[in-house]
Amino acid sequence: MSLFYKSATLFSCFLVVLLGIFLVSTGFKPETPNTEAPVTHVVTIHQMKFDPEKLVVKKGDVVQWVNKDIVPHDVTEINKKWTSKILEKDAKYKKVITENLNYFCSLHVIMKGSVTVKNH
Ligand SMILES: [Cu+2]
Repeated sequence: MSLFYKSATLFSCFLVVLLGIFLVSTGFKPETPNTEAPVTHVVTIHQMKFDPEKLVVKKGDVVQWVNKDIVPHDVTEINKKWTSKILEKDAKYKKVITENLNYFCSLHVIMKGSVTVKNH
C-alpha cells in the first residue's frame, strides 16, 4: 500500500467522522419514526381475562382481541352499543379506537377491560 493511498484512506475516514459530528450537532436524526402512524395493540384473552386489562392508546390506533381460551368469549361495549361476534379459540376481533372504551365479555360478565385514548 502506497503512502499516498494510506493517507487518502485516513483522510476519508476523517471526513466521515467530521460529517457525523456535523450531523449530530445540527440535530439531524436519521429515520425519524412517524409517531402519527396508527399502532395495533393486541389484547389476549386467556384464563377468563383480558390481558392487558387496561390499555392506553392514541386516537386512531387499532386494538385486536385474540381469544386464546378454549371457551368462547366476546367483546361488548359496556353500554352494549356494539358487540363483537362470538370469538371461538384463536378468533380475532379488531376495532379502531376513537374514544375511551369500557367493555366486558357478555358471556362471562365478570370479564372486563378498558381502553383509554391518550392525547399526544
Ligand atoms: Cu368470556
